[in-house]
Amino acid sequence: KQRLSSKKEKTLAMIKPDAISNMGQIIDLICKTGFNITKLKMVRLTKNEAFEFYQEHQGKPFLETLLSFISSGPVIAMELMGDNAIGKWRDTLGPTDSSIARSAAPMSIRARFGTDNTRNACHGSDSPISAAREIEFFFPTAGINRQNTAQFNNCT
Ligand code: RTP
Ligand code: MG
Repeated sequence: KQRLSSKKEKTLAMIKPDAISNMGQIIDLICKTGFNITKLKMVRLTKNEAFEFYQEHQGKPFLETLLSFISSGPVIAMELMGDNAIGKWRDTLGPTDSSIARSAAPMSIRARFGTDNTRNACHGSDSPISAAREIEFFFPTAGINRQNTAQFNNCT
């Protein structure tokens, strides 16, 4: 039975193009942090698909830079499941800007595998609503992509 303070959540994690060469270490770290990887795929997004994914940043000054970067090479999208997965994964990532992460959270993923404010290694959903939308974006619920009930832990 779960403790009152914890809730089983799903979040969408994405290894960005700059960190694909470190995918092994990052997936290992995801497992060791206690997440269960319940879905996983590698795909190269078009710029239009990147815009659909990052639609909340429409109008921001960094949008064009972000879309060019995200569509520059393959990404790995993962559905992670675990207690408080959304906040826990964002804690594991560290601050958005990798150069800030290196001083503020030196063990974080963005400190270890990212470069700057754009090339920051990984993405994490920022809310349950974002998580649901982003999981559906990469893993539409149809055909063989039905829910993985995941009553197991594939990281032990
Ligand atoms: P993410 O969505 O990728 O998990 O990152 P985040 O929540 O920490 O940051 P967010 O504000 O959602 O920004 C999304 C991504 O846009 C790029 N970015 N560039 N000032 C800038 O140049 C700037 N700010 C953000 C980063 O790649 C960031 O992860
Ligand atoms: Mg964000």
